[in-house]
Amino acid sequence: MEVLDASFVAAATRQAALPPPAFAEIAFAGRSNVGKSSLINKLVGRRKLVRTSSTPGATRGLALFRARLRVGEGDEALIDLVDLPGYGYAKRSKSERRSWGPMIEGFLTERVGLRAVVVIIDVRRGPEDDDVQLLEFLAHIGVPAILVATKLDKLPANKRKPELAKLKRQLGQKPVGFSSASGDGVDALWKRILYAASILGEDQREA
Ligand SMILES: Nc1nc2c(ncn2[C@@H]2O[C@H](COP(=O)(O)OP(=O)(O)OP(=O)(O)O)[C@@H](O)[C@H]2O)c(=O)[nH]1
Ligand SMILES: [Mg+2]
Repeated sequence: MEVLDASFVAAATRQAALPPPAFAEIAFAGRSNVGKSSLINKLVGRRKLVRTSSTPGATRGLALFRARLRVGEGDEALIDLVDLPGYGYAKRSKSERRSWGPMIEGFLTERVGLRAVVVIIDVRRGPEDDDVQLLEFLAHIGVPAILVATKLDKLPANKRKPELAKLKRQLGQKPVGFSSASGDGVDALWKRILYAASILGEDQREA
């Protein structure tokens, strides 16, 4: 698999204001500053497609990106990636904080074409209450979750496997270990995304 190009499509503060879904969509969710936007940039191999910042709250709305992929021998596929605003950041004005719940919840429940949500957790912090609530919410509405443990580079090498195993025990799903700094996990995550989007078939899942 190769990303041929990637581009910004649209941004909005509510699902209904985005262009209608055109291709299989994968959304990226997680606490503020966990590294959602950096992860999307890393996936598509573009350093600055999506705005990132060391200050929490860089992503304020829903942002839709489109990637053109080469899969297999000369086959091309388009996939849409949606960057969601982070949750759980306390230092927000009250009205903005309140708008996050409905913005994310509205998108997740109303967006036709949403195939899966990549739920991103900081491997050093582990799951927090709002992460667990999001996973429960996704299970409840029947949207598959792809679990990612990011910032793997910030853990010493000998702690990585044990922390990933712990996350698997805690959440009942094997996380993809990821680092936007080193590129660890890019291929494994793409595989899960392409499978969720039905771009790769069941027979290619473990290939
Ligand atoms: N070392 C390291 N730093 C990372 C990694 N991923 C993200 N960061 C850093 O973490 C900070 C936040 O990254 P963003 O990608 O903006 O995080 P976000 O989740 O999109 O944040 P919001 O949009 O504010 O919710 C930036 O300073 C990134 O450089 C990673 O894998 N390793
Ligand atoms: Mg962001």
